[in-house]
Amino acid sequence: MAKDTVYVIGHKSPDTDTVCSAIAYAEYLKKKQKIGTVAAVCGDLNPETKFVLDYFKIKKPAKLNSAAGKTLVLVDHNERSQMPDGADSAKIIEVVDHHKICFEYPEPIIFRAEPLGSTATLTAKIMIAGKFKIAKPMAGILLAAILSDTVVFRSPTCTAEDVKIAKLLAKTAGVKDIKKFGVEIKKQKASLKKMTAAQIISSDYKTFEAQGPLQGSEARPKGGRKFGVGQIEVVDLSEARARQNEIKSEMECIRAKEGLEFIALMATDIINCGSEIFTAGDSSYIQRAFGKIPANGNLYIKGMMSRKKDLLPPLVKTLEK
Ligand SMILES: [Mn+2]
Repeated sequence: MAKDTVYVIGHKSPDTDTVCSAIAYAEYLKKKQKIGTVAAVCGDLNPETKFVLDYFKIKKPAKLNSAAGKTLVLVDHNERSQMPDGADSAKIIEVVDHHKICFEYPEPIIFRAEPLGSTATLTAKIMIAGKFKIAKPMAGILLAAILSDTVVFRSPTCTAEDVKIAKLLAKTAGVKDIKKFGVEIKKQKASLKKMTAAQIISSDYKTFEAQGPLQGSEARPKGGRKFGVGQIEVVDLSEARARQNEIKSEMECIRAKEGLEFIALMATDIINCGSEIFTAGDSSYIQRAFGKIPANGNLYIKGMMSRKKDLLPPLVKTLEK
């Protein structure tokens, strides 16, 4: 490959938004700006992304194992920890993103960021502003990426602009029922049938630490309360409920091993909009923040969709009280 090839690449643990934005933006830079681009990916494609690319008959992006010495356009991320391996010695010429900005670079570059529900929305906006004719399959994968990142417009991160651009893209892509198509996409990753309990918990799991005074007179370690929160998107909560004993005992193993006060797992029903919270360890914080957990059951909260926006703020407040 030519030395001056520009790799358009998304973040590690690639998702549909990162992959589809990279493919579409690489196409735009190549055709509109005559830049020798290659759409690339660092990591394996998830089943949802594979489904989307197959659906619109789009070639998989090239796998870039090391970005060392390469020239990069970053999409859907800007933090060092999420960049491909070797990015420290790469030349970055542009960033297109919708995340918080945590970026420093010794040279002036093009940096486009907007608080939208997906990078695909921003990519489409740039293409439309550049009067670029978006081909049918490109419109299709950009639409799919918007639907994926906004959980079919249900995420609190979704904006009116995401919905507007998605409708435009759906027209070009020939997708008549946008929501039905969105659910079909989300279903690709949302069946728990082939997953072990450990995979269910770890597929999107993060640990957190809350500070603050002790609650009551129990002898707990001061400050630094550690807990874990996992999230899994489902289209059928009964699958998760049927396996709750297995899931909870696995959660308890992880909790004990990592020395956490508790673990919460949000099983988020993306069809009916709500989350069932499974807990292991001390569930009193969850109960104080969200309500009493039924005996031998889990707490269902209608409308709860986002760990970042719906679950963590009230929970951390309770922990720090
Ligand atoms: Mn994204």
